[in-house]
Amino acid sequence: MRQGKHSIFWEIIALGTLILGLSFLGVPMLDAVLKPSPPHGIVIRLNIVESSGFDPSVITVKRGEPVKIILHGMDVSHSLVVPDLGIDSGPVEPGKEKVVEFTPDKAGTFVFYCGTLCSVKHHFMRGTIVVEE
Ligand SMILES: [Cu+2]
Repeated sequence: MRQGKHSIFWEIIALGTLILGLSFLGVPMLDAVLKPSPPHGIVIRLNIVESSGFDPSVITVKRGEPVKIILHGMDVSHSLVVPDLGIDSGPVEPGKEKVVEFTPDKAGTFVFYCGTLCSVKHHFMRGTIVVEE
């Protein structure tokens, strides 16, 4: 009987120490596990339509998942505008790069276009972003 109480006491101490230790070690590990993974980067090259326009011109992402788009200015100043998702990169100069990050909160197919007058065919510089469920 006495030995049983003694044993339970040490078991509680051991369990408490284990929980305390795991919580110190576990919090940073849990934080890393629970934190959303860094958004993957989708590279879009920006060229005038006479070359290739947006390359690629169709991208697919998932609703609720962070998206990182890396815009590469290739020839002249361009931009990326997606009104339905509230995105406007602002000008991306040739030879420069600009990153746009967002988390789509609705599924659907949305048009994006260049918002910077870039060539005679500027108004044809369009693309599509597909947000899947
Ligand atoms: Cu343009």
